[in-house]
Amino acid sequence: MDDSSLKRFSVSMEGHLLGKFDDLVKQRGYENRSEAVRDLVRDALTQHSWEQDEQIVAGSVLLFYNHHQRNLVDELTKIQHRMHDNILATTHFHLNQASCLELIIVKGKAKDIQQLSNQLTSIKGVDYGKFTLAPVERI
Ligand code: NI
Repeated sequence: MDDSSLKRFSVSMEGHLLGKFDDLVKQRGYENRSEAVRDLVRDALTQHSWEQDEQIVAGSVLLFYNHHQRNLVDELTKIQHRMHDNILATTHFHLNQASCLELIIVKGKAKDIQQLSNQLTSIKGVDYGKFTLAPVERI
C-alpha cells in the first residue's frame, strides 16, 4: 500500500542539539524542520539499504589524521592491501609537520565498500573521516 500522506510525530531532544539543528535547517535553506528531518531520514535509509546491497557503487573515503599516531599508518596500509580489489587510487597529502589528508577512491559492491569505509574511518587516531558514494549503474 502506498501511504504518502503526511503523518505527524513528536521528537524530543536536548536544547543545544535542537539549536544546532535549527542552524542547519537555516543554512541549508529548508522551509522548516519537517522538511529537513524528511531529507535526513531519506539519506539514512538510502545509506542503510546500501549496506546490504550487491549494487556496484563508486565513491571516496576522505581521512584526516596525525601520522605520528601509533600503528595508524600500518593499519591503514594493511586494510588497503587486503581490499586492493576495491581501491582505484589513493592520494596522500602532507598538510603540515603532523597532519595528513588521504583521499581513497573506491569501487565495488555497496556492502563491501560500506564495510571498507567503516574500517578506514574507525581506525584509532583518524580525526575525521568522510565517506561519499554513488551508484555506478541503476538496477
Ligand atoms: Ni603525510
